Formats: sequence, C-alpha cells, structure tokens
Amino acid sequence: MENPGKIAAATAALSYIEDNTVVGLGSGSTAKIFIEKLAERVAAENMTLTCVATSHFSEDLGLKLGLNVVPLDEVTSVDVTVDGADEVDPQLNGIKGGGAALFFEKIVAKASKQNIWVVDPSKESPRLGSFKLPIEVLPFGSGHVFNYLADMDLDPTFRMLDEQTRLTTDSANYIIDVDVSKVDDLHALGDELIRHTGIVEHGLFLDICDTLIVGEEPARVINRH
Ligand code: DER
Repeated sequence: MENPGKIAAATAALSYIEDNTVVGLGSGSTAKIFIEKLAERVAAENMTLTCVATSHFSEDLGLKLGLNVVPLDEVTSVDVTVDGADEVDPQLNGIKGGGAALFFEKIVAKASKQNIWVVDPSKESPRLGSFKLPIEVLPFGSGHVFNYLADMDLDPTFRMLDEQTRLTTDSANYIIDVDVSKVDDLHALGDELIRHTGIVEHGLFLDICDTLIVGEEPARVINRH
C-alpha cells in the first residue's frame, strides 16, 4: 500500500501542469506516483506535453506510460519540474539524493522555471541534517575525497548496493553520504564541496524549490517568499 501522504502530494501537483508545456519528471517514489497520475491525465484529457526526466528510471517509466519524454537538450527550458525530496526546511531548502539521482535532478531543476517538490509530512524538518547529505563523486580518486570529507568531521560512508559493491549512479559515479547535522552554514558547505576536485555534485538543493506540496488532506502548499 503506497503512502497516502505521497499520493496526496503527487495528486495535488497535477493541477500545476498545463497543456502544451515542458514538464520535468522527478525521481523517487513520490515522483513515480506523480508520473503515473500525469500519464493518466494526459491520456484522459488528450494533453500535449513534452517531458524531460531526471533519471533513467523516470525516463523509462514515462516512455512506458506513453509520455513524450525527450532528452533535456531538445528543450530550451522546462516550465515545471515536479520532484521529491528527502528533507525540507521551512525556507524550502532541502536535501535530495536519497534515490541517488541528485546530479540529473539538479541539472533539470536549474533548467526549470518552476520547481515543485512533493513530499509526505515526514520530510519536513525545522533544520536540515536529520537526513545524511548525499555527495556524488567520481570513482577515480574517490578514496581521497572520502578522506577529505572525513577530515571535515562529516563522518562519510560510501553508499553500498551490498557488502562488497558500491552503488553507482546513472552517470556511473559513487555516492558518499555525510552527516551535516552539526554544520551551521550549509550554503558555505555547499560552495566548498562543489569546488573540491573529484566531487561531481551534492544533494544540498538550496534556493531551488519554489513550491512545496505536503501530502495532507487537503494538501498543504507552501510557496517560496
Ligand atoms: O533522490 C531524491 O532526491 C528523490 O527525489 C527521493 O529521494 C525523494 O524521496 P521519496 O522516494 O520519498 O519521494
């Protein structure tokens, strides 16, 4: 049985999608529900949409459901992207990457005129850091990046598929998860991480979300001021 909060949030996001627009398809379990419901609406209302995906999984799902999914470079911009999040604070800053899709998600988000996040209530937090921050790193020299993060007292761990196998992303990179619960200035941390050679991207999505939809009955909508 799917989480009712996820269903409520994903359903509420449908009202933001207009015909003849470009829609970003997020990744994760809540975004999956949105994609499924969007495909139903497109078929029922004979809508004309162009979609771009934030992961191979979402691309395959959209295509399987009959959505017109195209490569990001085939559109000049995205009108609305609907995505999930792992943790969101009252300023609509968030941590993403629980599904290891943060790199493509951030590329699509930055190309989007409006970013909508759909979450169940458990994702809301007064302060980011309860969820470990995912960092996407190049496999080459990843041990040195790991040590750099350890020296920053961020308690790094490689994301594993099983005891022997490191997870690899759609871009064939690794994910290192770190503890940022003791970090006061996440903007400064994000700026430092992205400058470190070997780090491809991180899951701090700051000043990106425009509208947060929380899956309650009725759905609670918070817009960035
Ligand atoms: O990786 C991500 O950021 C995804 O959006 C995902 O982790 C969101 O979580 P969900 O599966 O609970 O929607």
